[in-house]
Amino acid sequence: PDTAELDARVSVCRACPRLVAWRESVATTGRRASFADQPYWGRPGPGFGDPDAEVLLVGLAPAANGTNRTGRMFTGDRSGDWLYAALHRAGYASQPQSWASGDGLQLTGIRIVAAVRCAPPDNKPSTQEKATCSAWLDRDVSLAAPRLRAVLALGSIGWDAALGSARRLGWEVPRPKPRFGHGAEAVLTTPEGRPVRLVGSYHVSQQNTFTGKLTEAMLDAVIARLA
Ligand code: DU
Ligand code: SF4
Repeated sequence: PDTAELDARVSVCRACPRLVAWRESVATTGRRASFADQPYWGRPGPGFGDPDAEVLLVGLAPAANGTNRTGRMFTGDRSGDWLYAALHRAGYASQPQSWASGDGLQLTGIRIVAAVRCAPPDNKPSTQEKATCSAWLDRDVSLAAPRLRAVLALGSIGWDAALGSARRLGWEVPRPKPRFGHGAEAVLTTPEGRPVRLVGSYHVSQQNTFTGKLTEAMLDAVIARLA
């Protein structure tokens, strides 16, 4: 199995009844007025980016009118505007904006996945939904593991999801559990003894970027640590 197959499989997952209902209702009768004439993806967000990435970015979950509309991670919303601009400044993204699939955006050295792949109501997945979807993250981490050098976790949910995958895959994780924060760092060790750096960043959601809790300089600084 490769990333293309994994992406195809995750994009038809229906394991969480509440999220399946929400993603589909937003995509049909619940579209945002400004996108009412557009088709919505209405399915889980598959991973996006370089299949040979040395860096995995773990986000929270698709936005109802972002990834759930466009079918591509962080595409078509303000979180994505921030994220891809920063990835472009750092040389990971071929262009600073991510409008829609087919816009030519290519990532090099990084692959973007999420703790939960379906848009949750109020951006809040339940404990059970996080646990169910962690199986998909485990597969992404497993596929990336042979080349993986760093994981960038956005928000505490991304951070906890990355640590959970590492534990389930038998990686060595520092004790006590490393605490999330902007700029937090922990070294995880694969069963082969290779270190993988886990770096935390405040999420690029509007709650953080509009209020100045997360600035461009802060985001650039954590991305610079992945190299
Ligand atoms: O079909 P493909 O050329 O492997 O690309 C699928 C999809 O993944 C395309 O939207 C670009 C993206 N991608 C990328 O961002 N970086 C890569 O190194 C390879 C593919
Ligand atoms: Fe499947 Fe994850 Fe979506 Fe649940 S959140 S339905 S596990 S893809």
